[in-house]
Amino acid sequence: MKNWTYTQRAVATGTAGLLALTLSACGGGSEASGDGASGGGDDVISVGFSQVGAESGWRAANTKSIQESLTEENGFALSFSDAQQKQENQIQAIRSYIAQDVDVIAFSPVVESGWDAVLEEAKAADIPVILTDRAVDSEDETLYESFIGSDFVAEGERAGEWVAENLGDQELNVVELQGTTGAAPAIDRKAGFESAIEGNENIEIIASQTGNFTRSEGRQVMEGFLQAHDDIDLLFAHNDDMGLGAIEAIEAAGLTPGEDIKIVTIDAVKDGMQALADGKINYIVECNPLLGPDLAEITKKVVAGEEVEKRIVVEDQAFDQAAAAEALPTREY
Ligand code: GYE
Repeated sequence: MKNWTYTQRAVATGTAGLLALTLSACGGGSEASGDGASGGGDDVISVGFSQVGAESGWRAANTKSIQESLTEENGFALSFSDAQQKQENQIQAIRSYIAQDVDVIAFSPVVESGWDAVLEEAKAADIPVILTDRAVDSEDETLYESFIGSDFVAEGERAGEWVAENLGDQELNVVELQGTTGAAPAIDRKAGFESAIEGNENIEIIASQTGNFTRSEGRQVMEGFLQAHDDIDLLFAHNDDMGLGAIEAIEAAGLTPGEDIKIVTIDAVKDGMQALADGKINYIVECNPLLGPDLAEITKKVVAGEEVEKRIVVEDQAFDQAAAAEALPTREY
């Protein structure tokens, strides 16, 4: 199986649907082309980035990718803030970037709704906004230039399809660890998974609760599931970290993860892939966190006044245990 690269992704442009596009997102890309409109005549592009938090291995890899891409050397002055998974912190950060009159604001919205007012403030101040990783549910698409990130519904579907195909021939009691309540990946992964198992009467979700995308809450909620149910066959966790926390709870209960309770997760970060290769997880759908090069490229285009794709869908793959063992040595994150 080949590794995911930036040179392959699907791009949706308005109503034009999906088309394949080849873009080089790092190295050979465009030069810094800021016109210095608000930066006093130099070419440096000032970017205010509001990150969700530091909740998971995925987030750590995503932060690193952004910080390594939007460097001084590459023509950027990056202001970075961590919202600790709180929307009010993100709104505050965005307002302060507006006050600083940065060239571009980028952020990964912790939850989907409630952004219109602050996005309108950015628009009124003529500061373009780029969404990375997670979507907003704003109906007015002129409030942002572009949204770069994975298709979370497709990820959930892929997880559900694997379950239905590989384990759906007998009764299967599923527990679900959801991501942060109201977050796009939690809503979409749940919907995708449910639609994939819908036609199969053997598969039933017997409990579903948020673990907030963290390892500690994943463990805690799994402990509760294990106390309430002695007939759990499979755990679907919306990210690796919650799955890894749940593994601790399963082992503490004297059960064998990957065997007594099968586990399917999303992300494919190193720790998750290691657990998969070790047989403790059964299947992982990848969600690629390396969005920095794409963000750098789109930011430069926006500042240069070039047209950008409204939606850039990052392509993901999926791994079973054998594929994880094979991929691990060359894995970037
Ligand atoms: O799956 C999870 C993280 O928004 C895609 O957020 C991201 C998700 C990722 O906390 O690990």
